[in-house]
Amino acid sequence: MSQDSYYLGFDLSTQQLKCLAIDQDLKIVHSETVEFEKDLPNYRTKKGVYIRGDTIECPVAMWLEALDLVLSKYCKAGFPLEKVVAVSGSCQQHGSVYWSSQAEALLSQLNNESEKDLVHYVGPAAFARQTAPNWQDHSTAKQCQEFEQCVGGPENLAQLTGSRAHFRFTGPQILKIAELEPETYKKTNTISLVSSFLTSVLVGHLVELEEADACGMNLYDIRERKFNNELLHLIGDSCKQKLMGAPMKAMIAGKICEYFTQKYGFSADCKVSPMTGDNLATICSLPLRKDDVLVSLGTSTTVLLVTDKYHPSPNYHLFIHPTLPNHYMGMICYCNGSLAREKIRDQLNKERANNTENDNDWTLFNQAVLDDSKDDDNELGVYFPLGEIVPSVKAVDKRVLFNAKTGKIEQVVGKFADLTHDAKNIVESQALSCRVRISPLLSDSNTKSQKNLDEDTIVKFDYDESPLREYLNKRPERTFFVGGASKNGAIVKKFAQVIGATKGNFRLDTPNSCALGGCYKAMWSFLYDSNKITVPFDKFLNDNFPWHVMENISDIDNESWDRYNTKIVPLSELEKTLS
Ligand code: ADP
Ligand code: XUL
Repeated sequence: MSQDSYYLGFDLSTQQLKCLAIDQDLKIVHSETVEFEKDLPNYRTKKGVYIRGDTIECPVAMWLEALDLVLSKYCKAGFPLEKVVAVSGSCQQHGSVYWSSQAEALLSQLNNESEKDLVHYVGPAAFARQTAPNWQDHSTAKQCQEFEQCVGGPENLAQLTGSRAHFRFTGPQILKIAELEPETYKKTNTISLVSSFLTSVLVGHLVELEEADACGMNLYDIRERKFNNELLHLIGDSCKQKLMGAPMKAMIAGKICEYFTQKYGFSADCKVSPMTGDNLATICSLPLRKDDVLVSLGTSTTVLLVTDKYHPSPNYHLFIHPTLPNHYMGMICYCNGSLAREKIRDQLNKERANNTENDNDWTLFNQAVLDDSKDDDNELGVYFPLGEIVPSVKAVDKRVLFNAKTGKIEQVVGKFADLTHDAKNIVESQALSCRVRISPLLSDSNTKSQKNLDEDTIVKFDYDESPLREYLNKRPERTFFVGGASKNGAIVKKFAQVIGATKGNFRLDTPNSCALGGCYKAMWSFLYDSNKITVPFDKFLNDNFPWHVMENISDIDNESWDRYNTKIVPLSELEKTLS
């Protein structure tokens, strides 16, 4: 550890608090984790939360204890915290913390005291409510309706705030508390998101919300960059004041307070860059520029991308980008990802291995995915064992044959020639769904389809209706694959072919995305704010990224990309038949 400067990134997630350190060459040098259920059993959480029916919450004091614990682990390991120049981090999105009128005075003790623990200074009296709603909560159906009605429906709410109403989003959560716990709401002086809660504790006074994370509330007018008054009024006239008026736009929230310098040896000059939401930190963990896409192939599939187009839809989310001015992060979440593929893998293994289970072996599935000799150019299938978010439909499997010239569906079939067709078709249609949904958020790629297609045909995906032409020229520049199934070469190759990036496809095996994004945000914000660099975040990260950790997984494949253009109209037709 001969380096001079370090940067810390926290990741305050549902089940744990991680703290990662990088050096000035962006190399990870240390990591410590506190697991809530295991390391703080006195809170009696199950996987970090309390579940009461539809209501899911987290004890706020547990996060304070976790912060002390994770930093004391750093000290025990002998890590030179005095050399940490800046900290930032990521937090679970949408959760809200309800501070009392005493909060500011109690937090201010952290500016000159450190003998006791955080929970002693920032004790129960600092909070009007001891628990914070968690993003898994789904108790706000009524309030979501009220939000959408207030502005004239889901499309309008998405236009305004980047998302339609969602159970977990903070606005409906606050409304629920105002309606069902009026005394608590009245006693609440300030409302933080989990991210601004952690920033406030680190700087020793209450700070405004971080602007990108504030887009996960259904309250923030993204184009106007201010809270929407109608929605604030729906909750109550004092709501704006409780949210501290407007989010913070500064890169640095302040210096770390004395509690941390005295107790853990941080330098008094250590800067705190506002914590952001975990998905927002994830896009900061990779050198993503405009028109780059991150596909996370976990249990579910999540697509994150960087765009300068504000094109909201009720079926996905747009957030202000945390580090790139005038850019947004698009986020599309699918329910049916790995589990749907596993189901077909298992059926295939069972059929081919004389009915004996061949657990977790992807060999047959992968052979089928990459087999281009099949006569399947007119086949399409959707496989949703769970109800799907995009498109918003109930659980269904549906297979069709279509006319390759017109794109019209000619026949609905119960099964294809054999299960290998399903293996190929599920991966193709999952990837094609990503492709058509990211399309409106991408710039023109200046490529042209060689297929003889009727470009005037109207296609409809979710709420978007436009000529096929609009889809034929939109390709991302680079696609990055992460998550469990990105290990699978066949699946990522097929996704790469269909999505059709023009400048490369990469794969990264990383367990640290959120915390690492926090480290990079801390580093860039500090250097930029102190005039040590002048380049924007995306250029900084592209120039300094440790590219050796990234695997370049497949070449640009224009021909394959073009082949899938013929499946856009049929997919639109097929989705129209689902409900
Ligand atoms: P989570 O999203 O729950 O954090 P992961 O990112 O670890 O989970 O992804 C888990 C999923 O990855 C599993 O459901 C599994 O199907 C899938 N997976 C893991 N390895 C492979 C593989 N070699 N091929 C295809 N899928 C895989
Ligand atoms: C995003 C969301 C989750 C949480 C998980 O909208 O709800 O990803 O942020 O921590």
